[in-house]
Amino acid sequence: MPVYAIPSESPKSANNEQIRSWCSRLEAGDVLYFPQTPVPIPADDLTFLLGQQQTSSSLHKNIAYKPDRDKLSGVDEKSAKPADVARMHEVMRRYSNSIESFLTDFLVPYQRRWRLDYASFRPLEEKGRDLPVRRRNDLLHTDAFPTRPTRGWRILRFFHNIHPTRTRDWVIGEPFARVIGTFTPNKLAIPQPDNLIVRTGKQVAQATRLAALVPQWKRGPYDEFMMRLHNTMKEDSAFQASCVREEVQFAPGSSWMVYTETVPHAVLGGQYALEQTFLVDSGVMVQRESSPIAILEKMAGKRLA
Ligand SMILES: O=C(O)CCC(=O)C(=O)O
Ligand SMILES: [Fe+2]
Repeated sequence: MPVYAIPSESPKSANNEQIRSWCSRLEAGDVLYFPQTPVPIPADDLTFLLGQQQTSSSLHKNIAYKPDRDKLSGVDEKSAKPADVARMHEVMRRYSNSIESFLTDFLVPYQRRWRLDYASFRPLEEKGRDLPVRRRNDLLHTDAFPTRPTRGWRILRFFHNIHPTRTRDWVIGEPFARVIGTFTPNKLAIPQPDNLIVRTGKQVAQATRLAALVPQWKRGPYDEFMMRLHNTMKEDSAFQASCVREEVQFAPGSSWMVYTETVPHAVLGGQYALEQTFLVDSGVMVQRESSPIAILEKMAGKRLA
C-alpha cells in the first residue's frame, strides 16, 4: 500500500534497521504518514497561522520561506501590517528549523546530505482554485521546479495539515518506476546527454547570468525531462481520467512525507497546510536504483546528471 502509517512516538525509539526500511519504502514511492504529527506546532504559532483567514491583509496568499537567505516571500509588504509580516517570518523560520532538526534525527542514513529548500504556508482552500493548467495542483503530477534544477537530487517534502477539523484530500498514483512507461518513449523521448555545443551554450548562459532569464538554460537533460514530465502529466486528460490512483485523506493535525518527484500526487481539497522541501542527494539513498535519475540513466544507457 502506498500510504504507510507510523505512530508519532516511533521515530524516537526506532533502531537503524527499522529506519532503513522506512527509507526504502519512502524511496520506492510510499507516503510515510504520521496520523499525529511528531513535530507539533507551538499553540501560539498555530493560532496566528489560522487567524490569517479572517484578516483582509494580503498575508493570505501562499507564503514561502527561503531558509538559505532567511527570506519570506509571497507577502504584500504594502498592505500587510509590518508586525504581521515580522511574526509570519518568525513562525516560518521556526517551522523550517523544527522540521530540519526532526529529519536530521529521523533520516539518519542520509546524514544530512540534502539542501534545505523552501518552506511554505498554504492558507487557501484547494478545492476549486482557478489556475492555469500547468500550475494546477488538483491534477496528478510529479514535481519539478521551473527555476530550481535538482540535477538528479530528489525532492522530499514534509507536510502538516494544520486545519483544526478538516482533512487534506490527496490522490496519489503509481511511483515513477511504474508510471514512466506510460510516457516514455511514445509521449516523451528518453533523455540523452546534451551534445558538446548545447553543453557549452548552457555553461556560457550560466556564467553570464543569461540563464536567469531563460530557465531552460539552467537545466541539464535530467531536469528538462522532469519538467516536461510534470507538464505532460497535467496536460494528458486520458492519463488523468484513467491512471491507477488512490484517494488519501490526511487527518487534521497529521504530517506526511513523500518524494514528490517520484510519486504522482494531486490535492483536491483542504485548507491550511505547512510544508518544508528538501533536495536529497540521490547518492545516499538506501535503495539507489529507485531514484528517477537511476531509472532514466538505465533507460538511456548513459549518465545524465
Ligand atoms: O499543497 C498540497 O497539498 C500539495 C500541492 C502540490 O502538489 C505541490 O505543492 O507540489
Ligand atoms: Fe506537487
